[in-house]
Amino acid sequence: MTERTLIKDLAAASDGPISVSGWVETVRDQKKVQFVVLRDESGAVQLVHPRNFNEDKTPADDPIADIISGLAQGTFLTATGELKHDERVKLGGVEIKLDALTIAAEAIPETPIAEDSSGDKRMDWRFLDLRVPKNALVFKIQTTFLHALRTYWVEHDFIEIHTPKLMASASESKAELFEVDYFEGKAYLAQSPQFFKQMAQPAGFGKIFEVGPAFRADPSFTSRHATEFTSVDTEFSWIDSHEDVMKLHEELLVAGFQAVKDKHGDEIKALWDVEITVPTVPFPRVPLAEAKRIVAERGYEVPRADDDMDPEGERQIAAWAQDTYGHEFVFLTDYASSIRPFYHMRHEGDSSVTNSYDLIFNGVEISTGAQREHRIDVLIEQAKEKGLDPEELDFYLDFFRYGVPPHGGFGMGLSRVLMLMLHLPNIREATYLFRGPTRLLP
Ligand code: AMO
Repeated sequence: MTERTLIKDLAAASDGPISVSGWVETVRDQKKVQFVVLRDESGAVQLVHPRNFNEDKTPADDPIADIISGLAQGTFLTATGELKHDERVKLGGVEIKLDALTIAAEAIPETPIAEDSSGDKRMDWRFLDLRVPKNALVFKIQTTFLHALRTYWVEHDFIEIHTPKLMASASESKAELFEVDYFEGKAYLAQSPQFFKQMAQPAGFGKIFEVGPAFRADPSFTSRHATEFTSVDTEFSWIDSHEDVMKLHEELLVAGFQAVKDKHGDEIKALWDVEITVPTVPFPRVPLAEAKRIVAERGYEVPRADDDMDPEGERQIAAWAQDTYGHEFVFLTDYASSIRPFYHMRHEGDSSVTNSYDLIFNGVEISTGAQREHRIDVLIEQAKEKGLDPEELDFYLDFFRYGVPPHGGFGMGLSRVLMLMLHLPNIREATYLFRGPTRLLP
């Protein structure tokens, strides 16, 4: 592999011979001198080429000038030349005076997308869209965020697992299930690692995490739903209640946000005009029934016959948390059993309420967490009550027949966190390649 210097490292490099590789962002082809702005994954630099002239001032043989004159935006090339620091150069205070240009791959001159192209068009050409630094930054932030979470988990003795994505049955609602042919029978794409992350508890793993794909056959076109998303999951034993899960959740988010702020805070401010706030702990916690009262007092009646919160209610309670605590996060706790899955533990003494929560960040749900029911007889009763056939769940119920300690955990949508952290208008912007009801390509 040829040695290349990353463009971000040029400022600290000494003047002298250098080689960089990237794609052409702009070309300024002037009479006496040519300029090319070359970008790589780390930054952009100006390449300079003073044209060659004969003594009588007629243009001389000049192969580099010929290449530059024919350069299309987007062409990938390697440039070698002399690095020179010059504080007058706006772009990074350095430039490279060219000795040679080697084209690796030419691009078609017409670019199919522009800054003002529609979201759909941009997604059609996602690989070009991601060349825009602010769009690529989203995925650098995602890397830093996940790295911080992973570091936290590893330092606290969590074990990483990878559960199968081909399943024999649903783990969440049957309505959102993708069915696939599986040899002589059928399989389903995992909606969540729920059952198999819980299996790590009877397996004696104690504390686990998983970052992996989840699939939901949700036909809705909202700014926060995808049919495939990356789910960040954790599950751990020996908890007293969902309060322990919320504590872990907070600590993980603080670690993630701190790392993002430290590494990318300035760039996020410059490119997205967003100030990253590292949340303080504890995050506000509000039981759902109280949240509805608060929202009603603010003039919004949640129009749901069941006991759930709707998206506007979530926005309102987030506004309340911001006004009251100056906090971007709020835990809504104690959801009614009627709207929670059978595996959520219910309050001791009041089985109408669960030991569960949703985490709202900047007005949108990013996560669901709960203490799980680990007592087999109660679990079977709760499954039956939800109209589920215990026989279909036998593989799951078996875990509990051999003993499972008290445990809980949460699942969090990675792209939703990124979307809300950067105030992006749509989950597509925070997803490398979005999947929705009408999008399977690219
Ligand atoms: P839930 O169904 O609430 O809980 O999902 C957890 C989190 O996953 C994200 N999410 C989605 N993101 C994008 N598109 C979707 N269609 C989508 N659906 C869900 C959200 C959501 O908060 N098993 C439980 C978690 C648990 O209890 O551990 C579960 O899946 O951010």
